[in-house]
Amino acid sequence: MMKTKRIALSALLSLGLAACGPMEEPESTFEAQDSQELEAGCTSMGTGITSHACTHASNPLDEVAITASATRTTSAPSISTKHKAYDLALPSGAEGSVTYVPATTGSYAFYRTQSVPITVINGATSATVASALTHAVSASGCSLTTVNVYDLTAGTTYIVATGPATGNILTVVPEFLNDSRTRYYRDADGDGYGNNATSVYTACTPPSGYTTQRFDCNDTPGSGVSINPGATEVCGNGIDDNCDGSQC
Ligand SMILES: [Ca+2]
Ligand SMILES: [Ca+2]
Ligand SMILES: [Ca+2]
Repeated sequence: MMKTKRIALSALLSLGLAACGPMEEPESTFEAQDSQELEAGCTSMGTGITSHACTHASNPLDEVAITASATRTTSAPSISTKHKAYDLALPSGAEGSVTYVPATTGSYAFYRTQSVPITVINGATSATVASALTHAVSASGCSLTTVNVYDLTAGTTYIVATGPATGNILTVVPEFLNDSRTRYYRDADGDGYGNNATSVYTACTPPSGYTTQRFDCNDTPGSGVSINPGATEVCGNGIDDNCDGSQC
């Protein structure tokens, strides 16, 4: 259903753009990236999702105080509400547990204010969920210092056991990666504009040589550098310098 809608929307976009400027390329590469598991090759969260998590961590209106359970149990308090920063009160000098029930199957990042142990357990099977990615976070003015990403299944109750933490308080900001994915386009000639036909859609740091700008009609390294939507059209050179589909 969703795919059908997307194809219809893509067709409409193509028609509209054909009439007023650069034409949208077929989105075949986009369809192949519909999987919501953590993207292959992802080495770190992108600045977009990290900045988003930081806004919640620094906004007092987003803070929710939760007393964590001293035991790993599916009846522990839940932190499943979106767009919040949970201040977990952990048992003194020990780990504490909360639960998380994702609404949608996919990848979830748990940003935290201290790099302390974290274990995510499937409450139905008691199996530990492997962390798909973990790394330190360093963002200006942000209290979040570390993040772990997990691929989770909708409707399953997960137990999130973490700590002990300094001061027995640990702030956790959960983020659904799909809420913060950005499309980047391959910019092979380095002029700042990417090729519509080659893109990645990711919440991760994009591969080098990718940009959010698109509509480069000549992305050939060397000869394509001076040809892009930001270039000035030169009349009489036989080239569509500014990629608007016409020459003068
Ligand atoms: Ca380019
Ligand atoms: Ca170019
Ligand atoms: Ca032109």
